[in-house]
Amino acid sequence: AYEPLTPETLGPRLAGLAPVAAQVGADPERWTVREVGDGNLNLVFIVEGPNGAVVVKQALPYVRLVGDSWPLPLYRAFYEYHALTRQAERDPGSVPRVFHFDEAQALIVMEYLSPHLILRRKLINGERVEGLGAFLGRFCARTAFRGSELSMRSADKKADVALFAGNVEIPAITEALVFTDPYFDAGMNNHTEGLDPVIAGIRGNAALKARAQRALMKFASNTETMVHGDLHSGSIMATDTEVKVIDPEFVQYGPLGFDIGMLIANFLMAYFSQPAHRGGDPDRYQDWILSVISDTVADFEAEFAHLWETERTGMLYPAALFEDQGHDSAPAREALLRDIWQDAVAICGIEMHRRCLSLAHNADFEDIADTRLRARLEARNLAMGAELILRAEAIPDTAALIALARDYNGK
Ligand code: SR1
Ligand code: MG
Repeated sequence: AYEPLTPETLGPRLAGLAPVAAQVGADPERWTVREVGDGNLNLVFIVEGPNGAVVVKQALPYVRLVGDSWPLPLYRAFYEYHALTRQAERDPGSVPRVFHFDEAQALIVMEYLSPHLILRRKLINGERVEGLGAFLGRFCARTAFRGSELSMRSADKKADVALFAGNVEIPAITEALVFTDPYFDAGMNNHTEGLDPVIAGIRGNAALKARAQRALMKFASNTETMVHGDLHSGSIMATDTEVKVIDPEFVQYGPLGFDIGMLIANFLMAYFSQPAHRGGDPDRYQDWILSVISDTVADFEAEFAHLWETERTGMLYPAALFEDQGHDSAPAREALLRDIWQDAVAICGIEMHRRCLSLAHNADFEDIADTRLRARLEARNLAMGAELILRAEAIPDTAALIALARDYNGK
């Protein structure tokens, strides 16, 4: 039977498992176990032994952030495990290696990433990561393309959609917290004092809410590809030169532009909050964050185009309709990339809203102790988010997006 583990009970639970012993050593008496989880949902342990270390992530039967008044199925560990194996195939080296999965205990034993830190913390600290945008752009392109019927056999993709369709309660969190709760006075919402007029403007705008609902409909109904589902800067770990993506428990099949849109939002929130952390940005760190957005999108599009040419083996946009009849498929690809970008822009705006208005905020803003300053910076973020949702079509590329960010940063 499932039981939530403690540092004391974890050793006996893992004792005798060869893949774990290979990583940390065979004798549990010589292991030290720490619980280090500070996320919203799960227990996370680091197990260290004479041979090395592993991370053990165990789902709790409720939302850790809220407590047992909000039950949450343990099955999310099953979906996270299957997401990790697919991401490892689709973009080798991009996610932690998995050493052991125990479905009954809802636990995954995986690679201990060290000296990696959570990217959000590095962004708050003003630390640069070499190649960050290139890595993330490629990750988004490879997982998006290779998880879709651009590449997969249709039968395999449909079987996978059916598998992940069992993950109901976790997407339901996103459907509520991300897409809906920011736009009304939902019970678990909270916001910084001083934002009431800005929030009234957002909630009073029916056109904006309609667009957010349209994005939700696509999120819930478009099974274009397997998305990570929660690709924010807290789901990325990095050293100064290496990046890994973690925590895909919000996996589902969804729109091709979902992950990259959420990701860009989190870079924009790092950008808008940065003046509070770095005393006026002495070394142009904000410019670097914007350059990461450009690199992410440029590398996403370049990798997507490369895969289009080399791995377009699925039922979609087949060569039989284009190259074999002497037609260049590049215009079709560019049109698809434009659609993906438009979806991403809207998702981006919605994610910028939810992190200031809904239940789960982010440290970029929450760590700003001066609430008047926090409200001023969050107001810029909220206003830009609204423009992204309302005028997505008027923002054709990253240059336009970045120009807009610079504008709002000066307000
Ligand atoms: C109740 S869970 C709140 C948030 O934490 C996760 O990381 C997701 O971002 C979710 O929306
Ligand atoms: Mg997470």
